[in-house]
Amino acid sequence: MANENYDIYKPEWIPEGASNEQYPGFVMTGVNVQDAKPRKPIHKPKNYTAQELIDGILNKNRMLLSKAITIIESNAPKHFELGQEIIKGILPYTGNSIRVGITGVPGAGKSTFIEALGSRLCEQGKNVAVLAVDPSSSITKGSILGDKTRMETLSKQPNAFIRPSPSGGTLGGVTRKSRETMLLCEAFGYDIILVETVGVGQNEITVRSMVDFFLMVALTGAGDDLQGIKKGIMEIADAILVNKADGDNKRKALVARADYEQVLHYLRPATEGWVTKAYTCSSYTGEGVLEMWDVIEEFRAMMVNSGRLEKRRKDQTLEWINHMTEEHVHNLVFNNPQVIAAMADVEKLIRADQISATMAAQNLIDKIEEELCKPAEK
Ligand SMILES: Nc1nc2c(ncn2[C@@H]2O[C@H](COP(=O)(O)OP(=O)(O)OP(=O)(O)O)[C@@H](O)[C@H]2O)c(=O)[nH]1
Ligand SMILES: [Mg+2]
Repeated sequence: MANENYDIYKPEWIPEGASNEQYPGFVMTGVNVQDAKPRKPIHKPKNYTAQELIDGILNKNRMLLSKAITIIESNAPKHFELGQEIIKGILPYTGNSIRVGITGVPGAGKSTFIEALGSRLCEQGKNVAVLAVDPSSSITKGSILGDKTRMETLSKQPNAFIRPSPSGGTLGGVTRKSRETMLLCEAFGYDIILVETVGVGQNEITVRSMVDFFLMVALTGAGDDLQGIKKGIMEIADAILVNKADGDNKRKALVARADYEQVLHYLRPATEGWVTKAYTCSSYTGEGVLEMWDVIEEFRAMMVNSGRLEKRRKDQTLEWINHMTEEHVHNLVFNNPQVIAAMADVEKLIRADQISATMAAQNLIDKIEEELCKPAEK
């Protein structure tokens, strides 16, 4: 419709004298940018204060829990302090959950097991948070992104909360974010925290160091089940669960379980006072799923009654503090321009066979001390 504020004219490509029926279009002139009214922003996210987020979490506001997690996961320096303030505020309300790490090779059935177990626990009125930890997520992004769809039933439960792994970043960064996210979930009132991690690289060790109970989900194969399993992983597990024990696979699963039991017999259990055993389950039929949970409950009772839970968590925190400090010192040293230059010099000398390795290291150490251990200037 014509508007009196605009000049309406026929464009030049309309033939002279053509009728309006043939060419009903008309063109408006543009609006001067200076005269144009500023557009209202469509949506401006509210900047919550730490206190608002703390209160939100303690009042079980899921939207604010998600916002707080986003702040914790942010790499922006302005969010770091806000995040730490939130953690400080919720800290007295944390520690009341059971933290369970679940590992296994890709495709072992971790997500399906979490879906089967989590849904049953929610039906019993428990509050379940599921977190994924995958520091190598740039490689395996697909599997973690798929988790929400794989946990379809669980994600519909009002008392379940599913959060995928914070993406990218350093191992230390992802670990901090996951640990702190776990604390936020505890303060919110989730009494069960299930942490899924793909069994590749350093992931298992990282997750083991942040949970109470560590479960390895295993597969049955063609008789060579134990071949591909690193003994090291079995040594840090509190239970081994042979999944997919259904249909034709059931018999094989029972055999695999016996094989695992035999190996476990020779290993030192991951937790003092606990005997690590192998179990079978089917996340499809549900057989063995709640029985696995009973084992975890039994473990928790033993840990609480013996005072080991308290000790393990304190040990884990101290270890984590050491780790963070080490990482910081490492960056401080190896990002120092003078140290970088000294390393380049040393490399030249080594390549030219002009210095011994011990001397080279001594040179570098001297440089580091000179640069980073200077007495404070007055
Ligand atoms: N028969 C059978 N198949 C299962 C069972 N649990 C999982 N699966 C199948 O195994 C495949 C892998 O399951 P996921 O739960 O995605 O495995 P995952 O360990 O989480 O895999 P990633 O997250 O990729 O490391 C899927 O096709 C599942 O349907 C089970 O109990 N029985
Ligand atoms: Mg998965």
